[in-house]
Amino acid sequence: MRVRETVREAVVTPVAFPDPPLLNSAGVHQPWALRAVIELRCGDGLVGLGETYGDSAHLRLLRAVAPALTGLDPFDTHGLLRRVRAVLGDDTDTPDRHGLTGGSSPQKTTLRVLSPFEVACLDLQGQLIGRPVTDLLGGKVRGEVPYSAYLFHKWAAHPGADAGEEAYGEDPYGEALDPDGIVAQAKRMTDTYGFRSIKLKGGVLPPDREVETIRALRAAFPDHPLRLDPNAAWTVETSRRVAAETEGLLEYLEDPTPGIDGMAEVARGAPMALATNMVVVSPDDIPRGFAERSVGVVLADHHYWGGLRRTAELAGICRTFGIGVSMHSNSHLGISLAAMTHLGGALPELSYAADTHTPWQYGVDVLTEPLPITDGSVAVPDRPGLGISLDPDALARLHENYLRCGIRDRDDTAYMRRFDPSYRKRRPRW
Ligand code: GKR
Ligand code: MG
Repeated sequence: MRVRETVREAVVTPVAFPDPPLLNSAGVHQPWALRAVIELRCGDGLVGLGETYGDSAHLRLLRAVAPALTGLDPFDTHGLLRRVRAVLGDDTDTPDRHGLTGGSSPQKTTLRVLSPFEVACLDLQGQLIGRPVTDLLGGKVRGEVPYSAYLFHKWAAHPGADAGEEAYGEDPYGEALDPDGIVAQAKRMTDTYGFRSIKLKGGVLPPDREVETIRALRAAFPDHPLRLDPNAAWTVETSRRVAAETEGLLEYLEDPTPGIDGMAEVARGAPMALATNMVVVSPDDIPRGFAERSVGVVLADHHYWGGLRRTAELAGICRTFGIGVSMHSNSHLGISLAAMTHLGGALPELSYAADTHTPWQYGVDVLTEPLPITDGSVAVPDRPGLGISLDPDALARLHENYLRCGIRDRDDTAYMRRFDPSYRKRRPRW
């Protein structure tokens, strides 16, 4: 056993992969989604992997931290945090340029930068002692982690000439701009992956139309728990009305309205739990968010909660306060899916199927063998570490995409305005 390894080099590689035109309350996804792949390289080809956002401000911070990690003992994750803090200082704050994950703060920025390096350290620890990451998080409480079908209103194709479809051929899901389109999308996605829960990204059509879609989904899928997430597109009043109209239809309603206070007002009369990945998004938000009873479910996301161990801590805090735990996602690749799966495998508190954007990546990945979704779940790997391997050719291809695509930040609103100059981001809109 080589338990005395140290990091020789931390490598940050920005990548881009084709993303279909998925609509949300901020606009529409650009043709390329950005991520950064982290490799913590030790001796003898031993590599720990992490994955995070690829927008320019975040990338700058990752690249500033990387050289400071030479010599790090991968078991010393407190030392990792000290090194990250020494580089960032106490007041570095970069905004959310990767998609609807709420406000920013220096604390959240530090945890967001820490996260992929912590995941890579856990991957290394697991490989060094021959145990899967789940074992480093307290052991497996479930062998398979359930994920939900993640439905989006979408266009049939990107209108611009710079679309990324050449990488995956014709988009098999086509257009979905009404209840029938969404039900057809749900059927295809559940048939392909066996998902047993369904989430609809809302905040795109007027709320009554989205309620109609929820009813159509309920009729087509009588046994699947349903969720609706308009990403703060509604006023308190609209949220209250929609909550009343969807009584008995939703397992939770996600971020109907902006802010802790607004969410608390809606939560007071709502017949279902409210969930969030927009108002309780860092440790500083917990005391007020929970005291105001603004949410009943936190969508944990290790990418901004500081890695897998801190996200497990968050779940423990949620348990103490009687708050449920689900998992949030943004467009991501297989390293993130593996990290989420190890975390989900070790979290007793995970009370809902986790979100994933995986189906929208149409199989494009940086791994030799991405973890498959079968019967709506991903089996927790028993192999050491994360149990995955980087495909160097795929990484080079996706890095080449990044260099060529010209996109350096996610901006769903600006991209939408190219096709509809009158479009404005308004939260709330209805
Ligand atoms: O991919 O458009 C999207 C989502 O809307 C994403 O940006 C959100 O962060 O999935 C997310 C959510 O649950 O709010
Ligand atoms: Mg959400």
